[in-house]
Amino acid sequence: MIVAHTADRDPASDKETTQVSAALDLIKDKCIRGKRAELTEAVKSALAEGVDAKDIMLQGLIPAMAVVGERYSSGEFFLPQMMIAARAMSEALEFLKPHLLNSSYQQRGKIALGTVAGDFHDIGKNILKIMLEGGGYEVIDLGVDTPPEKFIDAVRNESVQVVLMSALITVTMESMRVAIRALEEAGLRKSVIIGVGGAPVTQKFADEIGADFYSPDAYGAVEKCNALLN
Ligand code: B12
Repeated sequence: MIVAHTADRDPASDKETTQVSAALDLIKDKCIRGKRAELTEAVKSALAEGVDAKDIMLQGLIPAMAVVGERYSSGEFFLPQMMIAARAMSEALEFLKPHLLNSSYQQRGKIALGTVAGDFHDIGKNILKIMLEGGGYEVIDLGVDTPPEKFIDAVRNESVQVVLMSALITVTMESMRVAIRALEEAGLRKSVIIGVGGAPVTQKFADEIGADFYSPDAYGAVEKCNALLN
């Protein structure tokens, strides 16, 4: 490992790194506390300072939601605080979206994406959608609380090549198993690639329910789609 001697370090780049991490810390803090307007302002100024949109998402907004989850688990936060933070995150994400999308559009394939039955969490799904569109895919967003029939319709009537299912609650992971079984029973399982994800989902669970792939994050999901389709 090369460790730069203090005297060799470029003070200008050190200053820049400090500014970036301060901007990301501010974004994280505003998101955790659900300060919608201040969060959007912080995101705007970070972008103006040249902070990368992906860094804002990966090092600011997503870790903020993890902290919110921890605080909810420990009893420090209650449902309203979780909701306020989620609303702030969704608003910031909407603002960030054009900066995350790749302008060079390619038609790589068609994907249906939904949060499974019983589950209303959609932030991860929405990030996945932005990343997939940025990667050149056409995405049919089936929304939240998606019953198996909606996945079936998308495969049958929209000729999607990939179905992606998101679940954030341990109990709703079972809805993935049910949806995959329904696709099998409809005779459609072999005509589609199925990917699963969401915070509680694991590779082991994906294997157990017969999914084709699992990814812990949205970037990995795009890479898996690229590898499996192209
Ligand atoms: C925000 C939030 C909410 C918001 C949701 C707002 C919204 N519009 O989504 C609100 C306040 C409404 C909410 C409600 C509830 N929530 Co909630 N929530 C969260 C929280 C804090 C963050 C979730 C989030 O958005 N994370 C950020 C995103 C970016 O991460 P992600 O979704 O995991 O997605 C990433 C990856 O997983 C992956 N990914 C996601 N989907 C997919 C799909 C595929 C195919 C692939 C490949 C990858 C992939 O890519 C994403 C980006 O990298 C989590 C805590 C946590 N640590 O997850 C709790 C959490 C998920 N909630 C929880 C609970 C219990 C609830 C409620 C039941 C609370 C209640 N008593 O009512 C309700 C459920 C209502 C319902 N039926 O759905 C629990 C679940 C516990 C469990 N394991 O079963 C958690 C873990 C909190 C906790 N620590 O207890 N929640």
